[in-house]
Amino acid sequence: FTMKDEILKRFLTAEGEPISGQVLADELNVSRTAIWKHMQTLKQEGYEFETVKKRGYKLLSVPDKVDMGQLQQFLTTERYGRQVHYYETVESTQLVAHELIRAGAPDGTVVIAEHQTAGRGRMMREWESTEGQGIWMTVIIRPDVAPHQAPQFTLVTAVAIVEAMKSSFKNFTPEIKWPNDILINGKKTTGILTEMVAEADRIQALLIGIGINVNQKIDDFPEQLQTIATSIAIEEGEPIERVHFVANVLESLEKYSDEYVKNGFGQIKQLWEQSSGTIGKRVKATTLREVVEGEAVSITESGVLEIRQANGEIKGIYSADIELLP
Ligand code: BTX
Repeated sequence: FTMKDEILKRFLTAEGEPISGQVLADELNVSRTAIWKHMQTLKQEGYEFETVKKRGYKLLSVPDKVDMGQLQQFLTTERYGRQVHYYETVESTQLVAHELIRAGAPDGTVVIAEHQTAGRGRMMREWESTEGQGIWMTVIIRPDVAPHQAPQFTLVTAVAIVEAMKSSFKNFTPEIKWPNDILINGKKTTGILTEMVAEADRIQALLIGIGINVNQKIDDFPEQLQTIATSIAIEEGEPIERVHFVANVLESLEKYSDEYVKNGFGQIKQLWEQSSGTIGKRVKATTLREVVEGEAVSITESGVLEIRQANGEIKGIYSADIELLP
């Protein structure tokens, strides 16, 4: 914690009550001038204060930034989010994360940006990352598992995000669409992109790329996405404080990826199936090589989607785009 974070923490927990500069100076054991300087910095960052005569400063509003000082105060994780690299603008948080991995970034390091100019999805597709309205982040994790287990972390992450959504919001039910989307009322609100840096038999690091539409209104999306995308705010019916939700997502992600590494896929598979909007539906899966149609019957222990075709034959799909059929 820096001194500025300490000061901010007092205001955030003061529930709107004024705090005097003298009290801050005494409690934090610094001069009033030092307090005043930190207050100026906070104002520059967009925090608004009112000066209440003889009683001190009162916090009026916080900037809509995924502020790192605030994030640390909300987090209850052990590792995830304890090191955060925060940017206004990057090409892609995945690219930054790759560099950080080369530089030895520890397990749980988070890269987060207000805006991405070249956010990407799978197979180099574009991911629309409007300024300040979403959660665009990459979590670097270093689980002790074999490279073939990497794809499962997409499913672990989907479960983690869905569970975080369920505990944070009340007006909608999120659904997982295999393998990497979370839908609300049939529209895409979240995409997950898992990448891996590995040696022959060991994962060095996974990059869990998470894009969540949070505060967009429908016309904030480009036209081609307006019929297929949605945001949490649209579905919940009110604006969302992003930093709180980021903390919830990181907590949930730490919990479920630790669960996976320790105890395997069992509990996560169950939660995944409970929230799945894919299992039991008729689907068309387009892979790089073929198109498979039929009923999605289950996912296997290794995260493969099993589809029962019209002739009764069951086919395992490792990676594909899924379209739900009527
Ligand atoms: P995907 O390949 O499954 O989905 C990409 C497709 O989703 C696009 O082709 C487009 O049709 C649609 N799409 C694009 N942007 C949005 C959006 N904002 N909301 C809804 N639909 C959209 C999904 O890939 C994985 C996305 C991961 C994004 C994160 S953000 C942080 C990290 N950095 C980065 O560059 N990517 C990841």
